[in-house]
Amino acid sequence: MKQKLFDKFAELFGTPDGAHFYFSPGRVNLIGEHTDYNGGHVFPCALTMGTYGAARKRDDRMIHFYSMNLDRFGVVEASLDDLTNKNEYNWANYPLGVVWAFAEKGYNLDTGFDMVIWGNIPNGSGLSSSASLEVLTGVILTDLYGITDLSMTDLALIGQYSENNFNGCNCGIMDQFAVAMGKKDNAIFLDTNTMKYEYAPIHLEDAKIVITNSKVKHSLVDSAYNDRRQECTDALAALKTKLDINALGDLTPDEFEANKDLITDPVQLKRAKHAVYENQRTIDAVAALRDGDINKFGQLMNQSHISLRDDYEVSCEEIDILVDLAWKIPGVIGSRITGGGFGGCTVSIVKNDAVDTFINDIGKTYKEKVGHEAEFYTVDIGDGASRID
Ligand code: GAF
Repeated sequence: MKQKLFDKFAELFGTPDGAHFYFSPGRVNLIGEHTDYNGGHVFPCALTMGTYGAARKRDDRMIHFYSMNLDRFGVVEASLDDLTNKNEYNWANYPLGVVWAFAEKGYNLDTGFDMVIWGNIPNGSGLSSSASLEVLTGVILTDLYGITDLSMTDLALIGQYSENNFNGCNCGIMDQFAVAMGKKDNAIFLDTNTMKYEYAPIHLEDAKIVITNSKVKHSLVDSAYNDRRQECTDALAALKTKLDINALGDLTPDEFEANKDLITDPVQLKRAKHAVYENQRTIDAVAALRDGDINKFGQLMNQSHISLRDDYEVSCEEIDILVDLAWKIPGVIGSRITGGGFGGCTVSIVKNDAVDTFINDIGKTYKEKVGHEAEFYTVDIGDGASRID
């Protein structure tokens, strides 16, 4: 991959001399969905698929971005003197947003840079191609400009800040955190209230993590996401009229049940219920994993899906078909929607000897029912973003 990127770099920018090579993963969340902006727990892991980049400083104030996946956009040119989101920049608004966020935090670059990327995270699949690109850019900037006082957690927060304030999606911290802090063969148990985290080894000796891409992305993903977030904020405000809490994640399910009548709006009530119970499910799931009880982990994944489908209403017909089919296959330990929702992917834990049946049977029936093929990835858990050479 490095050679391909450097060849393209040389073709576009003269020579790759002085350029460096970087990698930033995608992520899959095993459980703990839509809890990260509610002060709850999440349990994602970085993938070995992700975004590769080659980059080098320039002598002038120009920034050049080129994606080998989206070459129809050509070289996107921006200037350090005009760090604004522009429609014509398209995908490059993500890395540019990080340059802008660095400047907002007082890290003004003296000169621009050239950057070529290629990635193997399917776009819009809910596996965090944008967070991957944001953290990649953060790693590139700290490396190229010798910025030594930003930690990987800072880079995750800067990526989130840029996505919230430059690209208009009010996402939580999970994706950027998983991408920045990922560790091979481990998932990350992150408390988004305190930002404390622990790595949990994932040793699935007789099972695999299988991601199924529905290949659908329903429109209004960002606006529906922001709506969910607002509904949770409103539900929290209702609870705060009586309770001294900072986030829905502060409540146990029992405390929620005892106080839920404070929320009079039925939609807000469902959203808050999901956030509170999903947080508890995530805590329980990690405990089950530590106890070696993978079946309980799987049952909690299934319950997570039902809650995301019925209470949080972020699933869709195609995803429900995939999950329903998965639940019927012997050897499937658990299966659920993963990521923001409204399409994208499911994540399933599947016994080794059932993986072929899983892929063949679901693939066939999904195509018959939906009209197009699903894609399947049997994934490995990888490390977080870094410079590679
Ligand atoms: C998206 C967001 F970017 C995350 O912050 C998280 O809220 C997730 O949806 C849902 O759990 O990936």
